[in-house]
Amino acid sequence: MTTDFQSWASQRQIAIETFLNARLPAVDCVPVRLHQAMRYSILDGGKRVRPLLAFAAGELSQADETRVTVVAAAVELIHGYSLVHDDMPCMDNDVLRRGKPTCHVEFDEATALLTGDSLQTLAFELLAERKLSDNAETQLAMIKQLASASGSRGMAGGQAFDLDNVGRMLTLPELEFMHIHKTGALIRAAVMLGAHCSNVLNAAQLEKLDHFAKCVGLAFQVVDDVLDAEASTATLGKTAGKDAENNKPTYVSILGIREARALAEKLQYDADQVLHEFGEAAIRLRQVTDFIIKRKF
Ligand code: GRG
Repeated sequence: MTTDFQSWASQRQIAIETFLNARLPAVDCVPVRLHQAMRYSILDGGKRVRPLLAFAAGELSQADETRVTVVAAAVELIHGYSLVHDDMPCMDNDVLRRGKPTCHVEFDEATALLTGDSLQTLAFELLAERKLSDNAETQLAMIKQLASASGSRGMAGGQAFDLDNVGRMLTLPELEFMHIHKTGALIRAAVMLGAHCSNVLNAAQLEKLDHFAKCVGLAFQVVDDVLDAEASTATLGKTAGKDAENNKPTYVSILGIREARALAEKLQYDADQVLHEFGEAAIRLRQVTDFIIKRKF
């Protein structure tokens, strides 16, 4: 990671933290326990990969960064909600997330359920409360895109497919189907919402960007599977080795570590090829992709 990218990324991670800190209800705002849990689950944690992708796509489309900060925060709130719910006993039943006790452990199950619900609705409140595009129809399409990416035809649907197939060996296309929905849909939404904050890209360019985002979404998950198999709980800040322990089909269980790594690199190559026509303007997208591929947690 170059120092130039490090400083670009950390400025934007701080911008997201500052925005979310200001926008989440205060800890003394009634109902206090729910608002404490929302802040606990969202602030001061996570790599903020999806916001970084939104910012990088926003730079490509020369979008106003204030607008991109709002869409990046909305996507991060959806991601945060999915983590809170995913950790609950009825799903993954995990006790550690982002290096600290999961929301239902720190608070309680009912609060965790409401926390996820409230983070999700806050995301849409953000998208609806201010102008994010010069074109009102584009802004409606952006809201729809985040809703579709999060719902039963996107992330929640991918999670349902995952739960339905625990203990079963999936084929590679089935695994890909699951992750295109569970992880990929929100990553794709992050990129497209960032780009839609301006209207300089034409339809063909937006399609290319979408193709790029699909490759990155899949690459993210392949790397995640490798890390789950290889990294320690301390490094990950979440319980390592859970996929194998729960007999979950993963890229590592199907391909083995070496081939899974090679697949991640192939997807990075494909993503890079798609960006070719954008030249230097896509530098941040390439750098965030590299960060996703080379990350250690
Ligand atoms: C409960 C509706 C519902 C959906 C859950 C996406 C998802 C579906 C659950 C999240 C849990 C999980 C293991 C998803 C796979 C995607 C993934 C590896 C998420 C972790 O993302 P990172 O690494 O996390 O970006 P940080 O903490 O850095 O933000």
